[in-house]
Amino acid sequence: MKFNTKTIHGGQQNVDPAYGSVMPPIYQTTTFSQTTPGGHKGFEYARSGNPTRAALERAFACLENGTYGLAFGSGLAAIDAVMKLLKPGDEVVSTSDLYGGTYRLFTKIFQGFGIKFHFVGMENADAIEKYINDKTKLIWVETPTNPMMNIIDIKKVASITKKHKVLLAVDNTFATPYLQQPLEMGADIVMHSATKYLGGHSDVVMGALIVNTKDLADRLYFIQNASGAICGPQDSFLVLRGLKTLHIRMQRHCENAEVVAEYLASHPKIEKVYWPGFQDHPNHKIAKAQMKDFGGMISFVTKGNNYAEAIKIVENLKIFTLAESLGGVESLAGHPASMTHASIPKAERERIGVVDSLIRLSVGIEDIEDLIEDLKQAIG
Ligand code: P1T
Repeated sequence: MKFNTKTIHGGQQNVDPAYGSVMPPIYQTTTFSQTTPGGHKGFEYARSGNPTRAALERAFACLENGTYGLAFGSGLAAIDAVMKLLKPGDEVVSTSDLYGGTYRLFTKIFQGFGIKFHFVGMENADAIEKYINDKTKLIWVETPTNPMMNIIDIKKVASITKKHKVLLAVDNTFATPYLQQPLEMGADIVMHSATKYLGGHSDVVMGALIVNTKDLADRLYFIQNASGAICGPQDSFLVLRGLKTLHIRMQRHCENAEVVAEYLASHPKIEKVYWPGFQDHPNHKIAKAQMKDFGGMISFVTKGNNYAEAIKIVENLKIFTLAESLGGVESLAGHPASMTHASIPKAERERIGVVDSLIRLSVGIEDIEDLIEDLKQAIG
């Protein structure tokens, strides 16, 4: 199956042997009856497995060209499960520019359990190698990064992780498998905040992991079941529904974002626009090679880097909603320094470019003329 067919049918063959329903039923149940201890039809207790969740997990695996999918109660719960593969004393090299909540999980929870993190700018992948030693167990990559839209060369990083026999995990939330499939490029684990583009309608919080090897799948499944951060059947159903339009939504997100990026770049009050589709984006060539298009996310700063002015712009927006999150059909605007990335200390934040006037847009799939008009009136 090609990608667009997979979004609709991937992993969904014969999901309802009872009545042949086209969508997997929502198995809203805690437990499953057994004829004798262990005598069941594949499901015992709904933390360990639920048929609706299992259908979604197969769909996740199929879309990322992986073998095993696991669905969690949030993106952070999925990352938490990956980190539990590690032991005290282990080291992780992570992109320095990443979602604030991921940074908080790493530094405020897992650092306290004795795991050491190196936050490294990976725009030049060669920079990673000097942080790798015999304690290094995992490289954590976000690409495009949140919110600076840096692009990391997944194949190049994978060649380094293979050489040193460490795991490579890629947070594919911004790109989605429509734009890039990290397992195909050598990653060991793909992670998603399915809350975003995979769900696509801003109505579910969910996380996903996809892997190829049975050993890794077994270890992650053990953690998923033992720690218990699963998602419910109703949410699984909603994301299964969302996935079916991923390809057409992403196509429109990308088309609209291109127009918005070009509009902002030509605006006299805008200093800089961060979007990997620009020829002068530092890793434009890598984005072009590893992504099918450039995605729906854009960040920008106003001239003079004025905090109050940036706040005024996000307050003025009418069609773009000022809100955390991204990836839904509706356009959202955020102020990372005070919202999504507030948990990163100011000095560290500014070092990676998250200055006070930075505004992040999740460009939705409304009519582009309305989005441009809205930005025009808000920026003034
Ligand atoms: O919110 P949750 O589903 O737990 O996912 C966390 C997460 C992980 N990775 C990336 C790249 C993310 O963007 C997120 C969540 N991000 C936002 C809520 C945001 O507005 O950036």
